Amino acid sequence: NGIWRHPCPMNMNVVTSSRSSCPINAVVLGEALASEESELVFPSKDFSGQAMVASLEKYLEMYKRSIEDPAGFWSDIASQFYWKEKWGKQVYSENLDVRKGDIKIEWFKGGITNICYNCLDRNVETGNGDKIAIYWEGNEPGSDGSLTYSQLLQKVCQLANYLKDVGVKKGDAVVVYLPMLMELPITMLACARIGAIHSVVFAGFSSESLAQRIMDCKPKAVITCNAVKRGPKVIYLKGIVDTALAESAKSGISIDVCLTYENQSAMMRGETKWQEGRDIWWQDVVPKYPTTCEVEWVDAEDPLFLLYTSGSTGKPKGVLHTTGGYMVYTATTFKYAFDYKPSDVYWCTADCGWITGHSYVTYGPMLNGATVIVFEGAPSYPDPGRCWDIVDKYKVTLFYTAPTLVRSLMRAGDEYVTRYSRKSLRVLGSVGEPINPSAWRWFFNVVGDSRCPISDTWWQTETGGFMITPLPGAWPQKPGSATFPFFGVQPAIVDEKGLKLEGECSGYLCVKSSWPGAFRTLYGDHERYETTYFKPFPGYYFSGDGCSRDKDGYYWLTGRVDDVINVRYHSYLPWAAYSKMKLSIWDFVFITNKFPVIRTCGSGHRIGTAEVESALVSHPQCSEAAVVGVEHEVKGQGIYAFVTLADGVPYSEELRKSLVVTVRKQIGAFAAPDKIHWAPGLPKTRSGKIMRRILRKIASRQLDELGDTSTLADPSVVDQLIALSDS
Ligand code: 6R9
Repeated sequence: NGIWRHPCPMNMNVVTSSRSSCPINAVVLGEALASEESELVFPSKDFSGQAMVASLEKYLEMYKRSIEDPAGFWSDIASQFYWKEKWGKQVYSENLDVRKGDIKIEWFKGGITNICYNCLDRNVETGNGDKIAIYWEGNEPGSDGSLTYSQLLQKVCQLANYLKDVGVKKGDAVVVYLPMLMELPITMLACARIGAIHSVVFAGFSSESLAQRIMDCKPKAVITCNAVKRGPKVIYLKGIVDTALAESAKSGISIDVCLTYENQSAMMRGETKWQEGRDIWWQDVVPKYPTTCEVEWVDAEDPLFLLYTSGSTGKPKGVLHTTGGYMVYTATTFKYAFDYKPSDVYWCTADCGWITGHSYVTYGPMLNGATVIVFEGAPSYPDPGRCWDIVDKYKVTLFYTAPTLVRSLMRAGDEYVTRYSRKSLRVLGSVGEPINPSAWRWFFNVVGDSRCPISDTWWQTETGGFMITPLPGAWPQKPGSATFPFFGVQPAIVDEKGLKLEGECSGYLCVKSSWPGAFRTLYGDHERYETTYFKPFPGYYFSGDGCSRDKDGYYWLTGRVDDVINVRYHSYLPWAAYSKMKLSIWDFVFITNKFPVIRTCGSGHRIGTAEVESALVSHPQCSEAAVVGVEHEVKGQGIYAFVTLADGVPYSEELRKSLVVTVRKQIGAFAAPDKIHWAPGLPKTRSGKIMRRILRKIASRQLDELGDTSTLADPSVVDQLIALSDS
């Protein structure tokens, strides 16, 4: 019914009248019924009636201002925060064009502030001290805790005082290797309070990966805990840290302080290995410090944190975010994309080891004084109803997760969902990869009872916050589309020559001009920052993602176009196969006599194919490896490795296992290949470049789409690979 059109949000011809004639909660199909592009799902009148941005017109008015007058738009918002001193005359300065010199992005330079002060003290001072800041839910149902904003501030101050006492100063790095205990956001905020740069390493990375990060940022202290329970399994984190510290010591990076939280629910301190002088129990020292601590006032452009993420080479990139712009951007995106109200209870299932946990467990929500749930466990433990049990327990209103979790819960069956009320839910959110329309619809209809809009937020570690996202009350959604750009974001879809495409199109997703939350550099490697993100399409930031825009101006992300795999396994259960046979988790236990191993890793893993390859080739019997991503039912993308063995080494199941173990050991369990494909040779061009395009087709069994193989140095390797496909 041709509801409305807008080829580009800036000059769209808005026809929203049919919205009001649309029955509440109905799913309305547009012109071409069969096409996903024309399926529009409207927010209910009730929802829009109370929304912060309740119409497309209102969005367009605000969006237009954000693009025409970014300085005015963002400084009005920034003024709502506490600044010890206001920023200089120039609100921002930028150069995103490599042809015009070094890439530089600055927001609110000269402004003096502190993000911890804005998250905590500001909320306490405005009368929200008794509001719950964190509800903590442990791995085992029934283990829980909570902290009000005042209590959280006190805990943060004690740790901040301790860190200062052991010599951590403004600008020093602190590596954090903690699971989802309240101590994780406490540590982040304590570092921010004293101007130290936190670098959280997801507590699922191996000791080697942790050592690599420690050696790169040379922290003053490492903060960890003895162990954690995830699902039924105990993971001995302190042992991993010990190995990493021994490894970095070999390269001359010695760490004087390893503060260790005793997580009694997983392990007692007596069982923990200890290095006197270096290791110290959190509980023995931190509570002795004063509960107030002076704030270290920092410049808006002083670094806030480093977060390592995968790129297309083996070495992870230290994405650096600074204070002021990140603060303003995460707070604002959180507020609008979830249509935040002070009465909300918000749960983001991501681990703070990933950017989603930085921006949308800790900073964004706390800057808004929100009540946040921190969940230690696995979303399918003890059964796949756990999420909805938690939703009912805390009356969660905003639930933000990843498509992989949605898919795995969808597979477990509706009954795990429908046995819970879920009536507190208001807005659902998705992040990490494109959400396929059938998972979207299940999330919407079953989890949200066709009542809650879904914010499918597209963004990246690098962008700091949401870039393309629905504003839930403002316009109809299309299942699978992240819809429109956030305020201040100018997406550009370009072709391979870097030419900007208009209207309906597909190509590479870039962004023109900076936004406050953008990362400022790659730690210690500004050149790599420029080469990776700004050189491919001069004049633009290049995201690494493919994207198309439909006739109505909606954006549809299509996944990475570089050698990065997005493996998203929130809760990947080996019984996925059994649940297809409609067996429950208990049937699985009964048949196999095993409790399923639950691997849960927060909302996402970006893995560079090169990282996995370099782990594989470090195996003495592997001579070469090429890794590609393949579609995976639950994880979104799975890891598929082609492996060439050293001369004379025979293929064996044992060797296959030992290769997988090598990757698990070097990177982490989440990077373990799903499939090892024996390869007598790899398809290479004459210049020796592996043609991954062909490998991707072989991996996904699209053998009739191999394309031109004539430019290969030895085209016969393709037939050999196909012959070995099912070996
Ligand atoms: C926040 C986060 C970034 C990559 C990104 C893209 C994919 C994230 C998405 C999405 C489609 C969404 N991605 N959200 N693709 N729709 N809503 O995940 O950061 O770990 O750095 O990954 O994830 O491919 O480039 P990060």
